[in-house]
Formats: sequence, C-alpha cells, structure tokens
Amino acid sequence: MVQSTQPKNQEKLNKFEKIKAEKDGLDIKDQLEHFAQIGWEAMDKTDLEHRLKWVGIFYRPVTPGKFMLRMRMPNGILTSEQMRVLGYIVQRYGDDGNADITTRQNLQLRGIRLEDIPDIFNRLKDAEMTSMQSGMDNVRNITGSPMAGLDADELIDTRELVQKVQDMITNHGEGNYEFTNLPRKFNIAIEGGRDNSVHAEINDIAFVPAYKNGELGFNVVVGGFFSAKRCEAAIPLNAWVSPTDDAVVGLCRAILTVFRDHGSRANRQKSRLMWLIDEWGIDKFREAVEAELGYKLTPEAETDEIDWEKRDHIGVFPQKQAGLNYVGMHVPVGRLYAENMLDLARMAEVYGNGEIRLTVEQNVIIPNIPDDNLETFLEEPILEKFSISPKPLQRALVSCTGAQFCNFALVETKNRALTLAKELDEALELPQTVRIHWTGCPNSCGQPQVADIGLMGTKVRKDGKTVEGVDLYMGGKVGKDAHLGTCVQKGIACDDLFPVLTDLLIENFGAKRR
Ligand code: SRM
Ligand code: SF4
Repeated sequence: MVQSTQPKNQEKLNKFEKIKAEKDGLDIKDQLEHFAQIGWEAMDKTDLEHRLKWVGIFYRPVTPGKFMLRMRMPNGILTSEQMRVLGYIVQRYGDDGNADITTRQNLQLRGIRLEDIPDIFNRLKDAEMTSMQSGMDNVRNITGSPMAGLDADELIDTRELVQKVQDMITNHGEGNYEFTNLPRKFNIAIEGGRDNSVHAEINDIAFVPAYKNGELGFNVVVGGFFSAKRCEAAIPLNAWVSPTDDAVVGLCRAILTVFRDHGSRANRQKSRLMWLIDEWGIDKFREAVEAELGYKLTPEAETDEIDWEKRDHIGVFPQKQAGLNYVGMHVPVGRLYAENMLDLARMAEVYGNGEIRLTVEQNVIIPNIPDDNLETFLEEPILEKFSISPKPLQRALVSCTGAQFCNFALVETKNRALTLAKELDEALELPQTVRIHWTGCPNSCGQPQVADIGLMGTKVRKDGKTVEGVDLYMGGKVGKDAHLGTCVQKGIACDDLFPVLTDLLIENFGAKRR
C-alpha cells in the first residue's frame, strides 16, 4: 500500500497532518461494514468526524446520526438511472432525506444512516457512481461546461477529459492512495466553452480554451482559491496543453504530485496551492511541474477564447444537434427532495435520452429533448416549482448549506436567501438578473466573491443582542474578464437586509419600486 505523507523540511505538522500520518483516511473504506455494525456512537471520534470524509461520508454535529453523503459528478452529468438510485436512497429517510445541488456541479445526499452505508455503496457501485475522495484533503468534484457536447459554439467537449482526470485521481472510484494525503483540499475545472461556465479563476487548476499556432487546446491557470483568511484568483502557469488525455491528465497528476510533496503541512490556513506558488514563485513552481512531467511545457497562448458573458442556461435552448433542445430549470437554492429526483429521472427518460446535468448555479438541465416533445415537457407539473422563467433575483440565487446542516455556519442561509429574494422580487422591478450569493461563514462555499451581491454570514450586535448578520460583497464579475468581488460593508443584521438590499438594487442595478 503506497502511503504518501511527505512533510517537507521537518516542519511542525498541524493537527490534521498527525491524524493523516496515524492512518490514511482511505483506509476507512475497508471498515465501513464494521462501522455499520457497531453504530456511529461506538466509533473512534477521529474516524467519525474526519476520516469518513475520505469516502464522502460527513458526520453532521448539527444532526447527529444523520450523515451527509457527498458524491462525485464528473462534469455535473448523471443518467436518469443514477438519479433514480440517489432518489431512492434519500426517499427511505422520509423528512430527513433530501439532496442539494452544490456549487461544484455535484449532489450531496442528506439523512443517511451509517448502518445503511454498505448497502448504499453497493448500489452506487452497481450504478457506476462514487463518492470516493470527495471531502477533506482530496480533489473535489471536477467541473466542466454543462453544455459539453450540446453547444454549437463549444470549443472543446470536456466530458471525457473530466472523467479521465477523476479516474486518475480516484483510481476509477476505487480509491487511490497516491492522492489521498494532499496538504489541503484541491479544486480542478476544465472549461470547454466561451463563457467560463466553471469559474476558472477560483480553482487550484483550471483549463481554459486557447489557440496556439492555430491549434485548439487549453491555457492553464493555477492557485485560485477562497478561504476564511485569504481569497485569490488563479494566475497563469504560462503553459498551453493540447486537449488530449495524456496532456491534461498528465499535467493534473504532475501538479498534484508537486503539491503533495512540497505544499506546506504546518499551518492549515496556509496550505492551499497558492501558498506554495507564493513561496517559490511561478517560475520555480512551473519548473518543478516540468521535472515531474519529464518534459518542458509549451508557453501559454497569448489570448484565451473566453469572450462571452456567462450564461445561466435557464429556459429552452436549441442544441447543435438539429431538432434537439435542452431545458434548464431553476431549482431554488439547489434543494431536491426524493420525489423531485424521481420526477427528473422520469422526465429525462420520457422526453430526452435519459441524461441529466447540473450547473454550478445549483440548477438542473435536461438535454436532448426533440422539438416534438417540448410542448408536453413544458406542461409537466414540476415546472411550477422548477421554473424555466423565474423572477430575476430568484433566478440567479445561489446559497451554501448554512446552519441547517453545517456546524461552521454563523447564519441560516438557504431558507432566508429564498424568502428574501422572493420578497425583493415582489417589491422591485428589475431590468436584469442580479446574482446574489449567500454563504454562511467565511469559508465561502457559496462563492460570495463571484456574485454581483455576495452575503457572508457573521454575528452582529443589534439592540444590545448578538444576532445573525452578513458582510456585504460587491463587484464579482463572471464570464469574460472575470474578477473577484470584495467586501464593501461589514456587519448588517439579517433583519435589516430588506431595506438595505432594496436601496442597493435601486442605486446600482436599475431596480424600480413596484
Ligand atoms: Fe465548502 C467546508 C459545503 C463548495 C470552501 N464546505 C465545507 C464543509 C464540508 C464543512 C463541514 O464539514 O461542514 C461544508 C459541508 C456542509 C454541508 O453539510 O453541506 C461545505 N462547500 C460546501 C458546498 C456543499 C456548498 C454548497 O451548498 O454548494 C459545496 C460542495 C462542493 C462539492 O460538491 O464538493 C462547497 N467550499 C466550496 C467552495 C466553492 C467552489 O469550490 O467553487 C469553496 C471555495 C473555493 C475553494 O475551496 O477554494 C469552499 N468549504 C470551503 C472551505 C475553505 C477552504 C480553505 O482553503 O480554507 C471549507 C473549510 C475547510 O476546508 O477547512 C469548506
Ligand atoms: Fe458551511 Fe460555511 Fe461552507 Fe456555508 S460557507 S457550507 S456555512 S462551511
């Protein structure tokens, strides 16, 4: 068994490094049967709270005994059969069971009982799905354009590449000790379209379409990340790669190896890839990657092909395949219940070719619907809930999990976000969508820095009491010329948000009172 802890320079290891050095998180995969038998209360605390995350199982202190299961959905694509399997898994938990579409084009299942895990994992395997290495110091779900293979203006179809990178990292979902002990979490995105659908700038590695000497491939940016302490947009690696498995998978492997062997394991707040790039400088980092690859990287193309505004894909759109369409449905704050999942699975089969896609905006797309099927599709009752023409603020709303399930949360997010967006949509006429992102704490899972208006949970003092509040972010730009927004106002009590956002929307986004 390959163990990969490589602390550098005898540095003092942080608490999590010690946990990993004692036992690789992936070892947990062989103990699941045992845990199911003894029950979570009898488990070793570190196994329960940390190591289970290596196989995607998250103990939730907010709902003890009801676990979250974070899947992997390469490129955000799944089949109706897979969605049905996931729907049945959460259905058995009644009111506790649901699923969230995440900001990484992924699904997280809720209400899961540990005693059911062996059976659930068997069902996932049968349906060719995995939750392997989806939490802690592993590579998160790999994102790609939700339009891959459908869009007439697409440059590179990323589906196979994303799958191949995932297979390399997880050993085809079986688990891969080579990459289960990184210094910190790691995000990879592969963009194939013109609109930067994946938010390339906020990933540790992102591939962005670019022509070099007339050949289409990718420029590579590295080091983008958000954390409570620091947020940075990715910077150019000064590398261009051709869109082949060897080049893309090989480069991911090389960068991950360099990060694994040289990234700092002392201070967890300073362990993401960008800290290593800072310490070394990008040239030394690139040389180390080249040494790992065994060849020199081609310098980047002068320009990339990201020249469109970001699309939200909500509505009905023709595909590049004549006579076929995709329908993007708005799922309020990404929350799905078993009946919705089973409905979506049925609709994908009846009207499309059985495929379902997810977006980083936490919405759902059903592709491959023939013209003749469209009218009946649009009469399906679920479209009243998952609208194809939601009001402007609800349309672009994104929210992290928040206090309902997440113990880091300083505020409740999803319900509050939705209620407020509905109230503001009622009160105001807006000439365009305004992208509001909620995140329950400074970890920034809801990406407030990419939003027009970002709201980050905090605690504030109001009338002598500590109440739930937010810090306000503005100026996030997505699509072409993407850049991060910044904090413009601190400590607004959530109860005061309606008037504050009303004024903000009138002054900055052309809203008019109804
Ligand atoms: Fe996140 C930790 C939820 C996307 C930055 N994130 C967590 C945990 C696991 C904390 C915990 O154990 O409770 C949250 C689980 C709550 C729950 O029960 O759902 C959590 N993160 C999420 C999700 C579900 C938010 C959502 O509602 O969509 C997203 C899951 C994505 C996925 O499918 O894997 C999610 N997290 C993100 C993103 C956005 C992105 O990747 O584009 C970020 C910022 C980008 C980045 O990482 O650079 C993000 N999450 C964090 C961090 C801060 C990382 C850091 O370097 O400091 C933490 C805390 C940590 O890792 O120590 C964290
Ligand atoms: Fe939890 Fe904070 Fe992430 Fe929201 S931003 S899911 S509250 S860790």
